[in-house]
Amino acid sequence: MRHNAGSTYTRPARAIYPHQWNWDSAICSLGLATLDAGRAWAELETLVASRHENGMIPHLIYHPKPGRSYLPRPEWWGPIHGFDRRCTSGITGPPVLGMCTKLLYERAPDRERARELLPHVVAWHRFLLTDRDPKGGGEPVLIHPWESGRDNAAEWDKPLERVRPTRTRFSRRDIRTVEGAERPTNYQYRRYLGLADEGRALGYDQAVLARHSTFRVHDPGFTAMLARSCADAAALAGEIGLNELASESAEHAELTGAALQRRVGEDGLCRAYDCLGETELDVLSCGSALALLSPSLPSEARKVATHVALEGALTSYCGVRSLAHDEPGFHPRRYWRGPVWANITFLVARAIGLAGDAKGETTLIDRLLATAKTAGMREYVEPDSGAGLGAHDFSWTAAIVLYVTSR
Ligand code: 9WN
Repeated sequence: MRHNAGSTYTRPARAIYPHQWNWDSAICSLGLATLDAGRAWAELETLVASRHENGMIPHLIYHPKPGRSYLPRPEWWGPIHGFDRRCTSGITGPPVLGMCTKLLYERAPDRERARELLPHVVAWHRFLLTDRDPKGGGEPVLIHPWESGRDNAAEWDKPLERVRPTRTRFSRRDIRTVEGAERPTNYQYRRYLGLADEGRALGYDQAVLARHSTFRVHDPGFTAMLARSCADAAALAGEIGLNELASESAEHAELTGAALQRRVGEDGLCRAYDCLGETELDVLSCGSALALLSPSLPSEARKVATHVALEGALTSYCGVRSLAHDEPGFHPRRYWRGPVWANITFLVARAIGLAGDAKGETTLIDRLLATAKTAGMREYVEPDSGAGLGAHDFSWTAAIVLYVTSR
C-alpha cells in the first residue's frame, strides 16, 4: 500500500490505475489510519477537494500529469475540473465516503478536520438526492456502469445494449498488465466510452443526464451505501456539533432507506432496476448483499440477504461472490462477474455486524483474511480456487487487511 500511496492520495494499483478513485480512496483511508492518522485525513481531504460546484464528488480524479497509460484520458470527459483544478471524470462513484469518514473518526478523532470535511460529504449526498433523483424517490439514477463501481456486473448487460458505441478504435492499456479474460470485454468498453461521449455532448449537465442518458439504472448496492453513509454522516455531525447537517443527513438516510424497502422483491432480495425499460433486472449479484448496508432494511429481507451472503448463492470460502454461481453470466475469472472482491466482503461483513450478528461478521472477515494470506493483496480472486486475479499489490485489499487486523 505504501508503494501506491503518494503524499496526499493512494493509487489503487500503480500500473493499471495511476490516478485517484473515489471509493478506493475512502477505503484506503481506513488502512492509512492504522499507520498515520494525519495522512489518512489528508486522503479524504484530497478526495473532497475534487468536488464539483453541484456537490458531486467524481468517480476518478486524474494525476496532474495523466500520461497515456489509462483509458479514458481526461479529454474524453471534457476535460472537466474539480474545485482544486484537477481534471476529473464527469460521473460519480459508490458513496462510501460518509461511512469511511465516521470510521476514520472513530479510529483517529480529529474534530476540526471532521468539521471541515463533513459539509462536502453531505453536499455530495444532497447532489445524489436532487440532481440524480429526478422523481425524488430516494434512489439515485446511475448514468454509467462505472458509477456502481462494478463495471461489468451482469445486471448492466441489458441496459448497456441501448448504448451506441461512438468509437471503434481505441487502445486499451488495462489488458497489457492484466489478462484480458479477467477484464471487461471490448464490447463493454465501446459502450463505456460511448457513454462518456454522450455525457460530454450534454455538457455533463447531471440533472439532464439523470433524465436522458441512454443508460439509467438504480443499484441497490449504491443506494444502500448511500443510506449507510447518510446515517453515519448524521451520527458524526451530531457528535461534532454540526446540528443542521445532522438533521439533514438523518432525513437523507430515512429517504434512501425507505426507497430500498420498496425495492425488496417477493423472494426478500433487492435487485437492480432499469429506469428506461421500467423493469427489475433479474440478476442475483453482490448488489443484493450490499443492500444489507441500509440501516432500515426490513428484518425478513435482512435475514434472506444475510443467508445468501453467508451460506447461499453468493457465498464462497473466500468471501462474498460478485455474482451468484448459478447465474447465466457467471464467469469465475472475469472481473465483476464472479470473482470475490475484498471491499465487497468487508462492506457486507460490516453490514451484518452492525445488525448485531457478530458471528456472521467474523465468518466473512476470517474468509477475507485467509484469502489475502494465500493469494496476497490481489484485486480479486477466483471464488472456488482462491487464485489471485487482476492487479497485484492492490491498495484497498491491503487497507482492509490493515484495518481489520488492527482493531
Ligand atoms: C473504472 C479503481 C477502480 C475501482 C472500480 C473498478 C475499476 C475502473 C477501470 O477500478 O474500475 O472506474 O478502469 O476498470 O471496477 O470499482 O474503483 O480500483
